Amino acid sequence: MKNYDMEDIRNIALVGASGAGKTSLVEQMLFNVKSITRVGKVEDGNTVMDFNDEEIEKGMSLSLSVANFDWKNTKINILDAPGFADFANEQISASTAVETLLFVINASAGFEVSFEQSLELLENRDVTKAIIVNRMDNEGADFYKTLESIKENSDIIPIPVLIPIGSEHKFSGIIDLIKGKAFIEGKSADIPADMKDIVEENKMILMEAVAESDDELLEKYFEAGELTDDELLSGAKEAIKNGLIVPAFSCSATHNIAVNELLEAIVEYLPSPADKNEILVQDGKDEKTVICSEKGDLVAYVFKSFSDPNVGDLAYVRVFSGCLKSGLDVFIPEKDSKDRIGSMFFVLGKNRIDADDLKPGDIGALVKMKVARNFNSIVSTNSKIRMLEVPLPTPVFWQSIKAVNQSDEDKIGIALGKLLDEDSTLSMQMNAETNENVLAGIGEQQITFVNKKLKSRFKIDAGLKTPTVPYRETISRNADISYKHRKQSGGRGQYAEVYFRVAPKPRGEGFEFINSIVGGTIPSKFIPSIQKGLNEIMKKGIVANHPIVDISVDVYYGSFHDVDSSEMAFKIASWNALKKAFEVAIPILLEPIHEAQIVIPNEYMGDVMGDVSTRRGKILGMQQKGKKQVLNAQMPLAELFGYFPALKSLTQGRGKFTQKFSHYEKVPVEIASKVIAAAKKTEE
Ligand SMILES: Nc1nc2c(ncn2[C@@H]2O[C@H](COP(=O)(O)OP(=O)(O)OP(=O)(O)O)[C@@H](O)[C@H]2O)c(=O)[nH]1
Ligand SMILES: [Mg+2]
Repeated sequence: MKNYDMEDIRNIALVGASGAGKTSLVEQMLFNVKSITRVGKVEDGNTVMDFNDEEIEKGMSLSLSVANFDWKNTKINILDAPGFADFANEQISASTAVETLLFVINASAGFEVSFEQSLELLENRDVTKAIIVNRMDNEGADFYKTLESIKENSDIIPIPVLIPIGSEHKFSGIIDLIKGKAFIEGKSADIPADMKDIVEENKMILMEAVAESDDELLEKYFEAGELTDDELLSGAKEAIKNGLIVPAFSCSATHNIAVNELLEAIVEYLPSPADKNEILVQDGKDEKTVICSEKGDLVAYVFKSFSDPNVGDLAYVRVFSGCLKSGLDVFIPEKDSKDRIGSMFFVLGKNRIDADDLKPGDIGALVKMKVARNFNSIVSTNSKIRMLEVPLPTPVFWQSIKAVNQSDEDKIGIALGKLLDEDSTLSMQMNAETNENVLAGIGEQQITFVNKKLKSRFKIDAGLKTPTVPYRETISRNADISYKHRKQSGGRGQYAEVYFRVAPKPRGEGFEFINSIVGGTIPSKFIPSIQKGLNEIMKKGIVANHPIVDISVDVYYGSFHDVDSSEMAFKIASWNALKKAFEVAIPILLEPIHEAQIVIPNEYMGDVMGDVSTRRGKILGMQQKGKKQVLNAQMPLAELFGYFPALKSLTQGRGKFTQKFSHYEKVPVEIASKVIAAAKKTEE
């Protein structure tokens, strides 16, 4: 394969709405550049980018795919991310590897939920952004209305650059406002007479936006009343690169209208790795800038890793600086471990082409890396720099997962570990209290997909269910009790007696053990047994099999027998004494309360607030953020488990939230008695 300098590469990621035509667009591009000889269709399951069984079955993308091709001596690496919000990891991955994010929107559907989610998910990524209004041939397609809806609902002001000629079934080409040229059915043409006004109007918008992006240009613009063609071109490129202009293009993927003109625009107007050749990296606690070049510091980044059934572990990598060669020893700072570069490939969907090396600015795949995974940096063995950490969404949906067949119980952990490696927005925790493996993710489909992959790749059947709430037990009153454990009939006897003063402690203070024995009523050698006995029963719980917290136990009196007292006897006496104390001290359950930040469009405020209250939530406050409301609330975890689907249905998918654990709080009596009754039933 040919070598490309940094200025001859464009790395772009297609993100945005699900169903907007990203995968179809790549398919058409690949056909136009003769990488493939037949145009596949998403609905026929034969496209280059949607090649997984699950994607073919669903007729949509579920994971990030990569393609590369040559367009007039420029190498275009194109990443196709799924638009569906549950697969946010893929969009974030894509955004770490490219200079430009192309947000694709459906011209006939406008500002859809998945488009909004994609914009918000990636709003803080420091990359160039552009808009593709696709499906211009569709009934109801409207380029300007679509751009207007973006302006209305987000902070982005798209500036038309490739404007459509006609729309719906009359869509036949575009006018490139920077070049001032029309292209109809792929050929250069005169600007249609009836479009002069609209071209003039949009060219003014573009020129003003370009002029405003630069003081010098603004002065010239004021003096001359316009910019020259050269000024417009170089000014637009600079403004696009710096995010001062978000250009908008129009096309139809499946009708192959303006797809080549779009490729032309990608090469001519969007930044190359050479245009963005400085990257900020972490160097210990500090940040520093690396100037990217082939001879410079090695900085590469694994933006996606997964295990491929045929080749094993695959890592998609973006080289920012330096050069990757087979056999090179490298350091993976996030793992604090060495690794070695093996075979390298350029990627086209599921196909791979051997690569001798990977040069700065390029994207490829590494096979069988030992430790380098998703979101890991690759640097020289003598270097400690790493890429900046990528912020990820916090979990909003939880399910406990368990192998259906006992024989799979050992395998499931390893399999899940592999699948979790592939999606950084997913995590798993073994909850020792409830004895459950809890998957925490960002959507229902994401977790269902994990379960499907367990089956298809690892042949493991697993069941999913709402996790058990990790309640705690405590008491609400003092108790002063004694318990005598005595078994002295036949053989060696058992004898121990303890007197306890048991008291509740403030939330979060845990367990306090006080030894007030005087005069040796209990010999000091048995005191640790009492404490051990208490620790054991506190771990198991008394009323509902949940750990006991926030109590103090003061052992102040007791009795013993010279022969029959033992460690075990004092342990047993202590268990029973605490059980007795719980009978009088009015036990209560505590539940985890999480703090949630709920972000919703204004119109849903009333409904969402009402729903939060019915979920025993407390509203702490609200504020306006951009075009949305942010509601701060506290909510019991028990209610949070099912909150995400509920919030989505209340807000037509537009609500979202983040959450974190806050504290434990008393469970209302009616709910506590249900939990206790259920625990009794399982015990029986
Ligand atoms: N009429 C028309 N249909 C299109 C066009 N582009 C895509 N489609 C259709 O829209 C549907 C979705 O297209 P995809 O390419 O899968 O969309 P996507 O953006 O990749 O969707 P996700 O993978 O879910 O993010 C398919 O049925 C396509 O045939 C277009 O330009 N015009
Ligand atoms: Mg797709």
